[in-house]
Amino acid sequence: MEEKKKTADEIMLDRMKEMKMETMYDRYQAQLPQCGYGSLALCCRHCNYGPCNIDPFGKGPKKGVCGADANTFAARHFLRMSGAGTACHSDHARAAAHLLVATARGEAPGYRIKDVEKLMMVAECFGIKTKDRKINEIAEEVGEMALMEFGKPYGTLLFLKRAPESRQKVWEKLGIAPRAIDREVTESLHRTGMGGDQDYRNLTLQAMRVALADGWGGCMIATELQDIMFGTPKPTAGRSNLGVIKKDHVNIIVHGHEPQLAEAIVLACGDPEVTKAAQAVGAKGIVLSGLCCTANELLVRHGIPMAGHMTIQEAAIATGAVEAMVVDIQCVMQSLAEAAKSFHTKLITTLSKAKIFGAEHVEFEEEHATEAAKKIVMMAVANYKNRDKEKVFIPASAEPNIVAGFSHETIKYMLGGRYRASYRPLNDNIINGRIRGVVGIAGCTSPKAGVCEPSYINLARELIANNFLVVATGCAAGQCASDGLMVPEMKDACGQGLREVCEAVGIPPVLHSGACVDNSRILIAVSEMVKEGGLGNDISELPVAGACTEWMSEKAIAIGQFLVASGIYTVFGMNSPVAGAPDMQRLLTKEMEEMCGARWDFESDLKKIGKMLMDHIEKKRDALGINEKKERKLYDMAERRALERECKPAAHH
Ligand code: MSK
Repeated sequence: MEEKKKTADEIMLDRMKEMKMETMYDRYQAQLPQCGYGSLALCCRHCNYGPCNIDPFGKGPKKGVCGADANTFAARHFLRMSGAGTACHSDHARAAAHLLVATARGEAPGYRIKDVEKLMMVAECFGIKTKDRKINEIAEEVGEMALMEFGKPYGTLLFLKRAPESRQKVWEKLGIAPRAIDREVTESLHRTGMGGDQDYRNLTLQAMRVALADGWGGCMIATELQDIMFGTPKPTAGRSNLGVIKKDHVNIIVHGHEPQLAEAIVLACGDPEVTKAAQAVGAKGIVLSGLCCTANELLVRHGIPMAGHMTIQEAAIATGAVEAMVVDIQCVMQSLAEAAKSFHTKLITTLSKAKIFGAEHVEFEEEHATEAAKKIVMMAVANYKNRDKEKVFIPASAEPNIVAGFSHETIKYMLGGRYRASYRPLNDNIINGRIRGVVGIAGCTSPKAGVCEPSYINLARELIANNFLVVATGCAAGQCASDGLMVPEMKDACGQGLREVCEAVGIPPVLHSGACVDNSRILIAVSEMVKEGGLGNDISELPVAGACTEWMSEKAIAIGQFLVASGIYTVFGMNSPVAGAPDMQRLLTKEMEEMCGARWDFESDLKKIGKMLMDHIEKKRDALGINEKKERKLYDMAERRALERECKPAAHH
């Protein structure tokens, strides 16, 4: 039997084992068995009567000290996760809004307004006058109004009106149209405290409202304002995998989620003085690459290479060739400080709200971003001489090309052309069955799924083989990128119909749409599909679905909940966050459908998720009356194994 070729990630894990370096996989194993109460959401420690546990099977307690039952435990937990996820994306958005105001006022000299068209669109959406006004004046008002969205005392979020009217009516009817973002987060914390809201259905409604404040508030503000300042993504060539780290260059990796300082570092790396300094220390130049969503942000806008996704962060340091890992916030593991100690790598934190013990700190300030960026790059250059050449180990030639940068504007433009940019061709191709539907795959990578489990790659390959177009964000996009799925040539892995569309339009079958906050692009895309007509009157009628096979972050729960509350059926892999509470589980996986036209599914067998998504979409097609049955390729075990064999070597193109 042909030996399976190892991926770059697997090669690095072997290397780390050889070096006796601890990884997240080791720490995960050390945690097993994980706490059963916690896993089932049956542990409450919201007050000091607890921690209280509920025994789901035996004769143990069925209530906490205060009398709260399993559904209340689980619903509170679910709401706190949704609220915390919303807080993360939204605090990121707030930073973007502050930067836009500072840029407009001339107080952030490293930044400028790059996308005036988008500025005008957002201004119009906010009801801001644009006629005969200066760009900076409009930008300042847009930034200020965006900041008001966090704490305004009255009204609902302004971006909600970008949704189809039918969807807005669902939110009104349920009373879940989000008000100010901070208000929804605060109220979520308030309601989940001891003696607060103790009706699991009511708590879940708030989880919908706070998550909608995330999708149509925090995420959308972050996406749109960053597009205004840094440019709206357009198809851009890039590379991916640890092979992007170069042994004869100074390597800098940016990691996290908020791209403000990373944008300044992109510019600093292009400074001729910096290149000269790099050459003076014996390097050929500087390679800037990224991890996680800061990587996604820079990749879709500038084609900056992506070193990897969430579970690769320690391995990046273990290449021994990274002079500086520069982190902002979210999904940055504390273990990086320990990993960096084994090498010469400088771990540099940049936000006062996210420090790591043992790391160096260079504070990001809007007005001095250029200086901070240059200082960091020079620190990396000076550190090159400390590199131990004996320790350098970069997995060979694993750098698949990517074409990334599929904002919804780009998709519209590519499908319809400059003079008639429209979703009409997409809708038509769905109606005629060439494309069966669209699946958004988003979210984290996790050691719980298995060591270097290529679950998103397998899912994306199965979907495109069956003519489903895939839109990817976050670390799911990172994993797909590492398999070379994001180039137009991948049309050969598609079914006949999707292949024809990809050939005609020149797009890859798996579209990289950006970071976690850019799931808001998916919300706009599906809204435009409804408005374009022919596929029903609401998002919930569209043949679309969402999936996250390896969820980890609370942000992933917020994203899943805003997709469902927006009408998109969503499947999460591995475990349900409310598994110990049967009524709560039924509410999310069944009854939400009656409430908002969509529901969750949780599936521990990751191999089943593709079929669940495709079945759902076919049902939607049936309901729309656009289905003439096409033969579906369902994978048996032997074919799956063949598919996995096919997937793995692709990372070594
Ligand atoms: S980085 S939230 S591991 S997608 Fe956005 Fe990846 Fe999940 Fe963090």
